[in-house]
Amino acid sequence: MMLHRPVVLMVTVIPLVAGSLPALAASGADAVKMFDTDNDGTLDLPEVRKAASSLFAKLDRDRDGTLDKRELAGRLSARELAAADPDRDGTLTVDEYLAVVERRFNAANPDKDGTLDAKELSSPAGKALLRLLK
Ligand SMILES: [Ca+2]
Ligand SMILES: [Ca+2]
Ligand SMILES: [Ca+2]
Repeated sequence: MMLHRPVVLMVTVIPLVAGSLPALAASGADAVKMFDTDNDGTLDLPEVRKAASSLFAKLDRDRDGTLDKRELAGRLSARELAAADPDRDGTLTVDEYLAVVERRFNAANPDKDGTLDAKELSSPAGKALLRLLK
């Protein structure tokens, strides 16, 4: 009986270690699960725009139809906000926000197949996009 104990331990420990290995790709896979409304395993631009629009509505606490620096809560740096804000009023309309989202979508989609898979969403460009979705 004593001899078997280490074996039992190994068997229980290995799945735990293996389970933590794909953690790096998990953020992309989670995002696909969360926003993939047509269940094809990838995110296309309409799905991404829909996710971004609902986050926009959630972030717009004073419901004035725009996001200011405070409402953006660090999702865009000051420079990114300035670049995304052509009328320079310090706030983003939903159209300005979605324009940034679309630029980041394209940056995260180097194979230009119109969709983002879990791997593309786990890249630095993919993560920059996800910051605008959740
Ligand atoms: Ca999809
Ligand atoms: Ca607002
Ligand atoms: Ca792609």
